[in-house]
Amino acid sequence: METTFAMIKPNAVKAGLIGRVIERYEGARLAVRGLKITEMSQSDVEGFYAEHVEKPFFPELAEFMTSGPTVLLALGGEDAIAVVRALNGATNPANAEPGTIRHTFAATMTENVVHASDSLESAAREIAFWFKPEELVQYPAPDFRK
Ligand code: FUP
Repeated sequence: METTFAMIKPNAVKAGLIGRVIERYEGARLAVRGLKITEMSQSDVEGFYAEHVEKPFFPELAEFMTSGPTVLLALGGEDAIAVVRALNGATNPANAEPGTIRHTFAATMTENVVHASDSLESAAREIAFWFKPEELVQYPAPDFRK
């Protein structure tokens, strides 16, 4: 069992897509272990996206990520990191496979609707960035076959 970190970004929150995105994660038998909504500050974005601070796209990314509320999720399940990356689709929605969250809901690379950790190391760092250990619950993933 793994736990990964995902975000529902401000354009998706504004469009009323929180439920539809979480439905996809739960539908893949991932368990919501942590859940928050926050309005990110500039320093939140600089800390969370530290590896991108010097990149040319960072100002646009920071403006977007501070433009409204973001939902923060810790998702647990078998192969959770790979499962959530697959459900989200490619970072650039133009390259996202049909049926993925980004293919369905996203139009641009900056406003690409969702985030997911890309490795065990980034999942651990990103969960710790937003959640205290006691804010995560432990319970079995939903199983709609029962
Ligand atoms: P991901 O691992 O899918 O979150 O993607 P990255 O860490 O490469 O990028 C983080 C965010 O920066 C993306 F969600 C969108 C934005 N980005 C751009 O706007 N332009 C780029 O060239 C790369 C990333």
